[in-house]
Amino acid sequence: MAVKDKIVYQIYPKSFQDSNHDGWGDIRGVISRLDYLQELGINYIWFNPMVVSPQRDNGYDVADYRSFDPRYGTMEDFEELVSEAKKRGIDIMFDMVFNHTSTEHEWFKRALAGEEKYKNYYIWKKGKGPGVPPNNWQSKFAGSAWEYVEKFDEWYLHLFDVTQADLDWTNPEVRKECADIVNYWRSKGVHGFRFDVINLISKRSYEDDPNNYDGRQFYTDGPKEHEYLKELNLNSFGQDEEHLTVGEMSSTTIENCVQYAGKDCSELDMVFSFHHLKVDYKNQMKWELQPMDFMALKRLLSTWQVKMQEADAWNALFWNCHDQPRSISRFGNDKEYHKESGKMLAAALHMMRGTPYVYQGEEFGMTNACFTDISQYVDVESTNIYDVLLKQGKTKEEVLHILQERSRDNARTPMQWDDSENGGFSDVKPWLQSADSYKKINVANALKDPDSIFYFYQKLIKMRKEMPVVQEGLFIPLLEDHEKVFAYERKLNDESLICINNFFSEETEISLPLQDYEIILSNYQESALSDNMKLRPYETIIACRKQN
Ligand code: TEU
Repeated sequence: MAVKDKIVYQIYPKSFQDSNHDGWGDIRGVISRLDYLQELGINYIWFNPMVVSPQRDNGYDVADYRSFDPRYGTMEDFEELVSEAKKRGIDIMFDMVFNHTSTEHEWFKRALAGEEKYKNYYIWKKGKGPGVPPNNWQSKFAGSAWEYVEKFDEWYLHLFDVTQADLDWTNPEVRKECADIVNYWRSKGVHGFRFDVINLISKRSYEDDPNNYDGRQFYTDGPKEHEYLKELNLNSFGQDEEHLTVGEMSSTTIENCVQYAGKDCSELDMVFSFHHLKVDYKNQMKWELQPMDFMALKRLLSTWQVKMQEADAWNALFWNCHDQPRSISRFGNDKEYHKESGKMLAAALHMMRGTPYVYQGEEFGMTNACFTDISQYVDVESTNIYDVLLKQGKTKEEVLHILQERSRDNARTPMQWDDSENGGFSDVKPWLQSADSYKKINVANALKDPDSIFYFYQKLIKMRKEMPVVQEGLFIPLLEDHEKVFAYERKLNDESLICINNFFSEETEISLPLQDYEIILSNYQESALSDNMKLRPYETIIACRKQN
């Protein structure tokens, strides 16, 4: 598969680089930073949606799939971006939000106006009685997943915000529209596609959730999911080999993912799954904190590696994205061991089997936002849940603490380019406040320091491009019972690479037969291998078997 040597970099365009002084990132801003991305060595840029949207959910509420929101720029700007990126060996990946549209989309407006054709694009049901929704499903952003429309005496489904109405994928016209949109962007030079919550499109039935939960068992990995993906793939790409697809899979299973991202790529090239990013959710609840369950993290990472490999299916590898708190603040130590833990997390991820995704700022250790007041948050999920948790009886301090750990805005603060005002992102007030850490943690400092996290990422990326064992090697878990260390081997013919990672700020001991190995990358100046050795705080070691 052509994807095995690729690395994808995710840009949250609203927060990457403002070029026209409106506090909002834009396409020309990205163009001005392409050299930086080339230096890092990435192959693809995945952009979060830049199309017309009321921005209730920062672009995941699409009002027009084919035109840029003018705040990002014009089609001409985009054409320039495509050609400038191409010169630097970089391809573009777009985000296709096909589970729902904004209620500002023309289709929804025409549905509301009573046009039958467009009404059938969405999911409408009768209520159980006056003022009672069709079932008890909860929106992912709090409250009922149904909204009443008096005119029809019916409710429409919105698994996310009330302004994000779910599309009805049983309607072939909807499926055709989506394939046409992919084709439109292909004609504009986009070769990569990330499909947003794509495993929620096939609804199983509309029963009450017996567990009084959000209803996910009735719409996740639904009965026609694989069929729809195969059809979308065929109608979007046909025999064209030049594309790369990834599906965002919410609460999915390995059994489904081996099919979604199987070797024949008849559905997708790879999948994002999130189980490893719930190991600090108490009882699987996002808003209940607990320290990371490290053994669960190891087990999940290894299981997904091994099971996907057994089926010859392909994983997307990631710690960060625009929906997750910063990994260095979450699984590392963003204070005493900022550099060490940032590098360790990078190595642990990049040496695994799959395609690594780097989220803007991760490559030099951007940290959580550390907001202290609800007025600093913009994210719809965060502001909704703030009210819900207060109503449940939590104190303001408790809720703010939860948001400091869990809010999606932790990932969305402006990119930290230098120590000037707003981190060099914009010379006017940004749409979302910068994290204070920009004065120290920024690109300019990272590029000046040969020992920075940035250059460590650069080396990891180069290794993937140059080393078949990193691209193709078999993943074999090591030290499975060790309570502090995540370690594994990659094996290809007689080549062997070992990656050893201490996930804690204490020293720990390991014993592994390492006499035939030599270190090729680590995060401490002097590291030596022995069969019984001590690992320092957050130490990572990548070693290869010596060639005779
Ligand atoms: O996210 C879907 C998703 O399941 C999340 O990670 C989401 O943030 C979480 O459920 C909230 O608790 C995708 C996008 O990545 C996200 O930004 C959008 O808000 C969402 O879909 C709706 O389009």
